[in-house]
Amino acid sequence: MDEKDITRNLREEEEENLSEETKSLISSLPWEIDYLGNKLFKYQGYWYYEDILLSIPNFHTSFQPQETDIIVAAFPKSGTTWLKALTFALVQRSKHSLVDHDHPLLSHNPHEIVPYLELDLYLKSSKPDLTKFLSSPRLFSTHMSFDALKAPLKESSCKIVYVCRNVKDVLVSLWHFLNANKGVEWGDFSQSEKISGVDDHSFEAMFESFCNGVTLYGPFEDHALRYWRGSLEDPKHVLFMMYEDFKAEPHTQVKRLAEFLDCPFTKEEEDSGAVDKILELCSISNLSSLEINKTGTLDGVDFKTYFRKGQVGDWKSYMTPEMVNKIDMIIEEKLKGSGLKF
Ligand code: PAP
Repeated sequence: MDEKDITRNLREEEEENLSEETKSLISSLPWEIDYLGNKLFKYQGYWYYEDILLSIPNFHTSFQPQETDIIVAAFPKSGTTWLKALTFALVQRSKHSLVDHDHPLLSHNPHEIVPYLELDLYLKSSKPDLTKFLSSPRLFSTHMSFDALKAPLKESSCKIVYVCRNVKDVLVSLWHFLNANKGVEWGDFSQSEKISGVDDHSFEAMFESFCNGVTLYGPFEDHALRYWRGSLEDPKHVLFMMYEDFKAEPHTQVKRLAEFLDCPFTKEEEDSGAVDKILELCSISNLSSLEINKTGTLDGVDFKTYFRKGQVGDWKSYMTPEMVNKIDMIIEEKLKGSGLKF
């Protein structure tokens, strides 16, 4: 039996394991092939690969929220890695001193410390072992939509922190990330075969997909807008942050995050430079220079590909004036009247 037969058998087994209900749900959903040749399904307004989509019902049926849970949410490439590091360093600072030589962030990538709900924990499992690698408060992360995330949280007092970034920098960051990880399969396509021959890593192909919204977890603007509205409706439990604000005024934003998470800095901490220490520990220059982030890997993705430039406005080197005009108009139209601005 060669590798292809084994993969085919595994797929058939997985398909048999899918409930009739799930099979019928998938077959009822609209779908499109993305620029990488992968099948995306539109579920509750957002596009997902099949395996990610199937993790959402797993999460909905079995996630038991705890009052102290914190969930870091973002559209991909919006600053998730940074926010994971900052959130962990903040809430664990009484346990892990910021100057400890064995601080977990020095030997683990932030994605190992703060797992994704749909990409790690509930992917192919409805009962993941949540005790294994999480300390209290439990820290989770997600790229799924606000409503998909909120469904099992109900009236719980979990806190959600969303980081948003200028769509043009998100697009450039995603393009680099996918190009640096060309060998990685992004979906485990039990029902949908990858379409051979379609594998367009060009910037233009990705740009078009962002403009028409057909991109993993997209449309971007709906994703951001829904979290924005969620934060206005329930500011005690949903915080909306901007990557650009973190870059422009890191002290103010870290203090804002700490207050939201009910762990504000004391006067003594501020006087002793704790905010600076957190920012230094979680800085892109520090994290990217660590051995774990230079050589480590998770699910085929090299940790070093999570750290690139971390700049605001890098899109200026990639987009033509026509592209800028087109995407700005789409975003402007969508955000009109919402109070959200990039
Ligand atoms: P993910 O969605 O795959 O987790 P995410 O961390 O959201 O990726 O985004 C990666 C971007 O954040 C990269 O941006 P760039 O491509 O424009 O450079 C990466 O460089 C940036 N980034 C990662 N860590 C940090 C950090 N500590 N500070 C600032 N930016 C960071």
